Amino acid sequence: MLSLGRHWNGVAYRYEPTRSDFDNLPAPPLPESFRRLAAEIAAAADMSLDADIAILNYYDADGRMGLHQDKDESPDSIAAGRPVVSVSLGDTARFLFGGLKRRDPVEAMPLESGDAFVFGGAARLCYHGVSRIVPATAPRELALSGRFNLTFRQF
Ligand SMILES: O=C(O)CCC(=O)C(=O)O
Repeated sequence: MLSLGRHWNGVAYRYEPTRSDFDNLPAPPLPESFRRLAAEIAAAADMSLDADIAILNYYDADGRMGLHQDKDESPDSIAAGRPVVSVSLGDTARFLFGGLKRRDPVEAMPLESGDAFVFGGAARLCYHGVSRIVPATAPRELALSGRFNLTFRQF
């Protein structure tokens, strides 16, 4: 995992300006081109996002992410329903998207390389996760084994 803009501290479960659980260095800045890309994708879904955080996750063939809510951005951002914009690169993921309660039914969908998925507004706190990676499905020209996922958020 790499955090840009603000560091996600996975021990304390909070965003912070410096990587206190790692090397105490400031989180690298979010490139302006990333901020623009996230805003354009959000706008295509009729939402507004001025991202100040990007989290890059790498999944190998065994990678997965349990069902969870993204609820550690600021209360104002969550209350405004500012979307999370997710961009997938590489191998296809089986992505799960559920409801506001962990036990709500989930929909499973493939997220392929180049797909963007946006959830905001009333869906901002929906549970979601990745149940599996489909190996060897990345476009050949990426010469990539595994999957990168970038999520953009507004703190
Ligand atoms: O990899 C994905 O598609 C989901 C990522 C995710 O749920 C997260 O970063 O909170």
